[in-house]
Amino acid sequence: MKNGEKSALILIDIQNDFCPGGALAVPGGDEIVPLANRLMTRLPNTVLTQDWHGAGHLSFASSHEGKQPFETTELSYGPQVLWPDHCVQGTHGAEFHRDLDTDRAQLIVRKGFRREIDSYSAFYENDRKTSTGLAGYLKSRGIDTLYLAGLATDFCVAYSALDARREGFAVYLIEDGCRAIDMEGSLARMREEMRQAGVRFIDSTDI
Ligand code: VGL
Ligand code: ZN
Repeated sequence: MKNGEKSALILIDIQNDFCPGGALAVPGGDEIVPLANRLMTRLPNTVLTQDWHGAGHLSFASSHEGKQPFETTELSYGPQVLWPDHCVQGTHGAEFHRDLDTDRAQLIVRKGFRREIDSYSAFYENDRKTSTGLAGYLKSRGIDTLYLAGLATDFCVAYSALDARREGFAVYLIEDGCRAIDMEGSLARMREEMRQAGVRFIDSTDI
């Protein structure tokens, strides 16, 4: 077991809407589920995140007259990509992939439930100030090392990895446990930001 009890696996947004057939499908999103299940048996702690928007969320293109999905707009905290309606609370799309072994998780963090603020990261909403409470939870449990996998590499996984570094955690991104949206070079851009922030890229076989 890696790093004793002081490490945790953080599985980001493995939900139906990010899998093929979902509202904001990430290519191959469902392929990571068996690996995510294996990883949960290998690491001593697991946290799941769940994108959890109310209907009419301001990150939805449908909430803005004349805007199309994947365009950008300006919200109170800065630029925000507009998405198709996705992960609406209580819907099938917001549920975890049915094969994900959610029983193993110790904590589920729901994020993006404030209408005015999107939340890519598991730690801070997109204003980069409003906390989800996850850093405090992990630190008060003495956890200092995080292994990240999930969807999507270049949005929620990347923002989570960057915030985790900002909070002082050692961060390993499990590359074969992630899939990307890759919008206009977003994957290369976010990989470079993560590298500069000290995120280490590993393969699941390294664990
Ligand atoms: C995500 C866009 C909008 C993600 C969530 O999980 O990467 N991307 N909401
Ligand atoms: Zn979302």
